[in-house]
Amino acid sequence: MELDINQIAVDMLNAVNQKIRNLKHLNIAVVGKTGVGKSTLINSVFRENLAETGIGRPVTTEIRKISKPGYPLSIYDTPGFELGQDKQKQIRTELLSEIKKGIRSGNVDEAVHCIWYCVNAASSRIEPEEVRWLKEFSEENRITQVPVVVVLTQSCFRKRAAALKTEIEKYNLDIIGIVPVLAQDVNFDEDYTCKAYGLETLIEMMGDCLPEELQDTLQNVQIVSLKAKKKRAHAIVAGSVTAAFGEGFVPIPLADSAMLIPTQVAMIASVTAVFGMNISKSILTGFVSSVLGAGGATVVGKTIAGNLLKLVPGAGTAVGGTISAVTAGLITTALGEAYISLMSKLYTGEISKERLDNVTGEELAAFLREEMQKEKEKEGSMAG
Ligand SMILES: Nc1nc2c(ncn2[C@@H]2O[C@H](COP(=O)(O)OP(=O)(O)O)[C@@H](O)[C@H]2O)c(=O)[nH]1
Ligand SMILES: [Mg+2]
Repeated sequence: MELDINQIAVDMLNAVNQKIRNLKHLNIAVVGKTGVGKSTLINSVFRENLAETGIGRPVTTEIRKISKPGYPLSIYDTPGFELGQDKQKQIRTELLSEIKKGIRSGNVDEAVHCIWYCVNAASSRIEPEEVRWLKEFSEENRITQVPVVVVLTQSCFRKRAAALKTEIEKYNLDIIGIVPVLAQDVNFDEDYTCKAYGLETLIEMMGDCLPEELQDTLQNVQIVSLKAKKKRAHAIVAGSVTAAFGEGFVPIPLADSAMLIPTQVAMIASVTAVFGMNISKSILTGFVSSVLGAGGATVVGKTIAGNLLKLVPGAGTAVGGTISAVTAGLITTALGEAYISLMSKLYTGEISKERLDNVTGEELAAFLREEMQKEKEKEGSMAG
């Protein structure tokens, strides 16, 4: 069976676009007084500068929902939280009614998934009224159970932030964690800068508390942790392999290894979504031709399997013109891992998209093999 490299790249691009369109919508409510650093935090954690460029729409008297067309994240903003206890109570009531409305809708896209309660760590204490707000919110949130994270913003002075964290812990609030963060560097003068930190921890905590169906979205929108993106991408690859070949014992004729392609296309689409980057057809074409069999515009199933096997460090060859389900799994893993290393390099800018457009299939394939060998060695040395 002959396969058209260009067609596979087109299928992948379509699958990528469809995957991104179908991502579930993540909704985070951000609560805290004006000036604590909510907008700075949102713009630092997520791509697309939502707090600056998003469109706010009032959903209740006190709550605005900020969204952007085609972007799978919305922020519930609560302006005026500093304007006294009546206002705060109003915000709490309205937030809870939004939460219940979301649950009633039965639609994950409409639910409030998490609350970031922001306290400025520079003040080094939390007001009793804020503790009360959190306690009463938890009380009313007992059944709805929307996770609350207390974010200590502008935690430039780490000791002070740690002391505040300890103080808040004493209240035994029903929250999933307290995270000190500095969203942006602070420059005191030319020689003294306080570096941004803590945002990765916040994303890890979100990863732990959000349901499975929102994990791809979380990774798609966050821009602070490459580690979290890679972790999710590895899980996608492992999941694709298990779903497709995990329990198969029937040898697959090499000539039919094209049947692996739909699984692999779906896997590539999900991994792309996790990295949250725009991928051009030329990058996908380069990737496909380099790993599936460089040289011509078409490849046959046999070549595909043969070339993918070369990506598996230390793997054997096909025996008797067939590959086992295990080997099919291995080469799919190899393809996925090669793609993850490519995405990572593009994400960090270690290779530029422009450069990739000029790279030959052989060069890219050699690069991917090298990368995977390195990864394997790293894993090996970590395990040993
Ligand atoms: N350097 C730095 N400035 C911050 C940080 N967080 C907030 N700010 C500053 O504090 C001010 C208020 O922040 P903003 O995000 O607008 O607060 P909001 O009212 O809660 O949305 C702005 O001048 C920000 O530049 C941070 O992590 N680093
Ligand atoms: Mg703001």
